[in-house]
Amino acid sequence: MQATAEAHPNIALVKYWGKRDVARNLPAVSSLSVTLDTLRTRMTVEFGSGERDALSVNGQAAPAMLGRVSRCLDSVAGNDRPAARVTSDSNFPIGAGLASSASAFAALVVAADAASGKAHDRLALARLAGAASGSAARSLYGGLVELDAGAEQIELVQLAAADDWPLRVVVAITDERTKPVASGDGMIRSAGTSPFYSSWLAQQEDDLSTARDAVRDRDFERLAEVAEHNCLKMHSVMWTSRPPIVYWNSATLACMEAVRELRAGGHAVCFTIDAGPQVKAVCLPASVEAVSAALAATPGVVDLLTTGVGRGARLVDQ
Ligand code: 2P0
Repeated sequence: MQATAEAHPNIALVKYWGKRDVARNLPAVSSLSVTLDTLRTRMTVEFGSGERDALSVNGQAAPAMLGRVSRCLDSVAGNDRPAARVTSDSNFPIGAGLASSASAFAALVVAADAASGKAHDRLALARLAGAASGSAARSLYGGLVELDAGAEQIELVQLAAADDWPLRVVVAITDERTKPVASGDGMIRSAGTSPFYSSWLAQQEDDLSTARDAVRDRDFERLAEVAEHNCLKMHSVMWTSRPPIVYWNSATLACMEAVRELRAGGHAVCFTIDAGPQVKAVCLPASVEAVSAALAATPGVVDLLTTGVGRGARLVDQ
């Protein structure tokens, strides 16, 4: 009745922004991501341990997130399940645009599945995680992952395993506070108000196709170009929403500039930015020291996290 699972966040190189079905939390666009390795969320689910569900996040009761967690537990273990005690622990800032909901819900479905003895297959678990948080579906898989928005349900494909392409991701933290607009709310706002939203949807398949080919050919330059383009397009949709959704700060821009200079100087590196002000610099191993040094010296960077490519969500010994 108890299990612990671990999952890593993932960073999208071709982004998910928009829902085609809000109630079922189905994405409007397909996406492509890299699962990280050093950052992780560890989640323990214990069924039958009380009258009501209880959630603790990093040692503190978290009632605000309990409803979403309880619904996810119902979807994995059934509505007739016993109450659960859920304990979550992350080794990186949560709610700050570092994909903590991806690692959290990916670990939650794996732990809940084992604790309830349901034995769903991986794709089924990915779909259940995705219903709770769209990006979480991708963290069920390691390496480079494509999430196909599909017709009825999402599909997932691992394009390269964790060891197949040893990319590095240097995360420049510029602000650890919780983001001002939750991703889900922002997506709904953008769909309803941004004049660029329809172009964003229309062009996504082209970006995905380019990125997929670049991964297949291990063509970093090509992947870098399309990833930055796709990221800037997503942020253009956010900026042109009403009211605007601006996650960047001045350090975000300074980091982008630093990455551009590194690339101009011959380093294999590109930036990507999610629903928060942190900059993720994706690079080849030969450039990781130069990238780390440049970002560490960039004004406004408060912390740096360096990671590689990680595995999908899995059970761990307690
Ligand atoms: C992504 N993001 O592809 C994009 C880029 C943020 C910007 O997926 O509403 O927390 O729970 O399905 O998964 C963050 O969105 O959103 C996200 P919900 P989620 O990584």
